[in-house]
Amino acid sequence: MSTILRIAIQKSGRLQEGSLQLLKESGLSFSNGKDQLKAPARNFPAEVLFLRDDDIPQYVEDNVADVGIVGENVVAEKQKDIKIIKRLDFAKCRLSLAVPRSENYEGLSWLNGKNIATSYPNIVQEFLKKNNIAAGIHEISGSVEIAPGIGLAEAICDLVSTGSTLLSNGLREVEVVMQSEAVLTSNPMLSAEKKAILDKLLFRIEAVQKAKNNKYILLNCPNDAIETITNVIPGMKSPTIMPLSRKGWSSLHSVVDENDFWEKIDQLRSLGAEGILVIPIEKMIV
Ligand code: PRT
Ligand code: ZN
Repeated sequence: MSTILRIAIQKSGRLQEGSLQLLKESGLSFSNGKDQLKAPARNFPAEVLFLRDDDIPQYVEDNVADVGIVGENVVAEKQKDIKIIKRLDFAKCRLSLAVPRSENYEGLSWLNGKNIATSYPNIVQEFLKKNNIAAGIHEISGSVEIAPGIGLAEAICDLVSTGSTLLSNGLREVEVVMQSEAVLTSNPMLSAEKKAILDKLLFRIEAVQKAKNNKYILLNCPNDAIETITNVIPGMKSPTIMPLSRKGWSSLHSVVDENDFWEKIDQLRSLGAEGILVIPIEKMIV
């Protein structure tokens, strides 16, 4: 039997859609069947295992899966012998300490002698130790935000994305313990064959990520502005220039980074660019 890479992803929940989408955009297609435990890729030497996110680090460590897509928060909490090989830029959140809004919290020392409810006891323990705080940890597996209201703990440490859960439970975020996003983790001891398949997958993931961070841009400009505009949007190697049928004008094609997109657009306009078109890129290989 030829080698395949076993990729663990979340069976259902916040990571599932993003994980499947990333694999699809990387060219892997799966026979659907949501209630399956695993699904082979039709056109790539891989199969997907659908698991609870909390179990993924253990399965990757035990070699039941070769790689897994899971929140960085879960990787940090589980403390398994696995490597983070790529940050995946989705399911972003932070693990934060929060206290009732009515409390006069003035800094970490407020936590001395208090109890913190959390589903992340290891991460919180380490954080307290690093900051020399003597607080108790009360581990609970869900609905952490109700703990102060029912007298279980004075503070909580939980994941936050919009902050609306904290708000509606009368809590205030006071410290960010860690930032998190979905990551690709791997068993550190993959065979050379598996490693080669993983490298191929990583190459594709990188092409997808680069494409997301860039846009294709087309514009018209007077010929004497080509040089300055090229300095603003140098593109991958250099822009493509094509003459317009109108004398003295050209069409210039390049790529522009999503992060400073609007700033660049303002610059281009002031340099005489007109008729600017911006188009999403699907894959980008440099
Ligand atoms: O069933 P299984 O065990 O697989 O799933 P799960 O219920 O343990 O996990 P799930 O699907 O809720 O979350 C999976 C991962 O998504 C987490 O480990 C994080 O890496 C990531 N993620 C991103 C989040 C959030 N954002 C998030 N907001 N996970 C949970 N939340 C919860 C948080 O716990 C709190 O209850 O959402 C609430 C806060 O959200 P806001 O928007 O109100 O601040
Ligand atoms: Zn879970």
